[in-house]
Amino acid sequence: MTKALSPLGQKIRELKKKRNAVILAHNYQLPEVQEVADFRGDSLELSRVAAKTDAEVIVFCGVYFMAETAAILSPQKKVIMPDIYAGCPMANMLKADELKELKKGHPDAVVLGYVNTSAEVKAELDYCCTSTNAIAVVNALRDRKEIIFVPDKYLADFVAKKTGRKMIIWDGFCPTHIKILPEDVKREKKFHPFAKVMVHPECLPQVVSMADAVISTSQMAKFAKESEATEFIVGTEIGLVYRLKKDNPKKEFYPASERAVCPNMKRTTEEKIVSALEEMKEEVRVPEDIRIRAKKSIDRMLEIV
Ligand code: CIZ
Ligand code: SF4
Repeated sequence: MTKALSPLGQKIRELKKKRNAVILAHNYQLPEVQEVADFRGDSLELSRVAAKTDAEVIVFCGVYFMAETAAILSPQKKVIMPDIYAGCPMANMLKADELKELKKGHPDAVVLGYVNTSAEVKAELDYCCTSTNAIAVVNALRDRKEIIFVPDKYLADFVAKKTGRKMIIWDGFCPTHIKILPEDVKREKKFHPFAKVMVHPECLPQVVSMADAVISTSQMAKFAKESEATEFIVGTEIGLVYRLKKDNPKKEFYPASERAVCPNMKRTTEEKIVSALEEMKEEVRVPEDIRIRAKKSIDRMLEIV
């Protein structure tokens, strides 16, 4: 069934055809942006869709490192962002030079980095990982003596506890996820005693320890669908709640905290998507030497998982 589109949605549909473009929206995007998108997902899911599509133009509604990841995997396509200033503060907490310095101090360490990093940082990694597969990647590095894990210290803490591996970590974090506090989860549990608590591993360890499931957004989408539970407390950026409700109309979803809003994820609007398609900007480009090295870290991750 095709749903009636808003006038802007209609315009976007026409422009998309004209440009042979596909619109990808991260799970944290505004509801109206999720509505006009062809695909929704986490950063790696979207980059893989971008690589497979026949479209020549990818309109990436998310933050910069995600569009860069799509560009790394799809060099022959044009990746444009409706708002190029949508960055990820966590990714910006680690520069390539800082990682090079850290590596110098641990020359034998294997270097593992969360997907929330710039292309330049990815070029310095041995392995990339996502919140979906970080544990599997660390487990696969069992025979390696030292592991550097960047940039999220809370994801690192969660992975270290799950794998029993001590790692050399960076002091990065997500300013949005740390807004979810233990008292928020406690309060929501009191209101909804039968709800399952799903929490993103970027959350504070005290919040992570209260969860029934500590999982990525793509895993939350799957868990919500497959679980017999009908109520869920959602400990991640609130944009995901819109998608969860839409995909599971018979179930209830409660944000752990209404304050968990990523301002960068909310920069993309329908109006900006129209301008992006009209003007074919702003393009996200990764220099070829960096792209090739960055892609290696992603390929190595994909070989493991
Ligand atoms: O990789 C992503 O899309 C992020 C940052 C969050 C998640 O868990 O989906
Ligand atoms: Fe970055 Fe956090 Fe926003 Fe995700 S929610 S883009 S990790 S600041």
